[in-house]
Amino acid sequence: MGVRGNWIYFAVIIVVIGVIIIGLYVFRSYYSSSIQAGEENIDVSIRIQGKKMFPDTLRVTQGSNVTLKITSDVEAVLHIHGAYNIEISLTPSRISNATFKAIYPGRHIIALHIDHDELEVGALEVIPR
Ligand SMILES: [Cu+2]
Repeated sequence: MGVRGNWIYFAVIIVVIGVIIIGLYVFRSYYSSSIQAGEENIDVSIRIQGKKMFPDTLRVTQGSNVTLKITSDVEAVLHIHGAYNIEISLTPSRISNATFKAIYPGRHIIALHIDHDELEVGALEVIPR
């Protein structure tokens, strides 16, 4: 192998090392972002009192796993409208739980269904990542 052959050999090694480094970076950023998304578990405590919701705005980051813990002074159904379309039955003196992944960004109206009435009591705001 002459001087020219050594040079090509050297260039190939540099390219291979470069590909490995780039590959590691891509893998690492992909891996860490997926871990971050799975790690975000948010518990939100909500109180329904006097046909109102406290707090009236629930703000979470897109991708979080959200657990709602709801107490209510009235027998009702809490309904998260729009893409989520989640209905949670509420019973006085009991904590009702609902868990969902906040995949859809934007503002989603939350209503309280009592008998045949539907009252808008707040909103779920999912902030895009
Ligand atoms: Cu509704």
